[in-house]
Amino acid sequence: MTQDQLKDAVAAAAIDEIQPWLERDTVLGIGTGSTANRFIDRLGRLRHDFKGAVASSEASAERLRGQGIEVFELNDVGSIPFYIDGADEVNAHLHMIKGGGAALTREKIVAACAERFICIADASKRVECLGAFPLPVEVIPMARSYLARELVKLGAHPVYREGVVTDNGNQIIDCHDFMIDDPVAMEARLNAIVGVVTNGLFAARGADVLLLGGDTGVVRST
Ligand code: ABF
Repeated sequence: MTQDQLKDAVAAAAIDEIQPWLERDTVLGIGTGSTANRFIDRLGRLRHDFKGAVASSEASAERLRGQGIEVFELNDVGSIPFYIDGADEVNAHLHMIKGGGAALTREKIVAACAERFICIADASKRVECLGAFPLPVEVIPMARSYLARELVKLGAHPVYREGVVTDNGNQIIDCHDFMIDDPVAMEARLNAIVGVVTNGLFAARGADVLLLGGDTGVVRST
């Protein structure tokens, strides 16, 4: 199967995962990226079975509206039963690196509000140790150079993602050559540096369910 077919397969599996739980007042949390896009496109068929969605990016909000799904502000919503999103890397503990699309802060906020995080990914995203994919850190622009120096002290090779401004008006530093032995500890350590808005480690709150698409089909793990 191609990578696109695997993404389609996990998007379909995520629909199966949530469909029995949808109610007229359900608001879903929806992520960003090509796998999440495939999920959004399938979700359109169920638009009359639930109330709407909160999106982790402007791009996803627009795509949801294109499917006839109402998009809500997070502040106007109570509970969110499911957050469905892709990942750049995921390990056996369902810790993830996310933020390749620069939407990490909103993704982390919506995920924090959700009762269950369903990660959808093709098998290329599954790793033993997080860090081969450069870890994104969203930073306050005036702190960028300071933070780059701090990230070097932690062993990373920081690279400014030039030309990218996040939905929150901030900048992204990608940490290359930064293998992460203890994702929970590193997530907290990075968050504690002044000027860091968010880092792309989703470990303190990892996924609750992983739907991983490979050659033998979609494997569900919790
Ligand atoms: C979002 O989309 C991001 O956190 C992650 O960077 C990316 C994964 O994209 P794709 O599904 O296109 O591989 O979930």
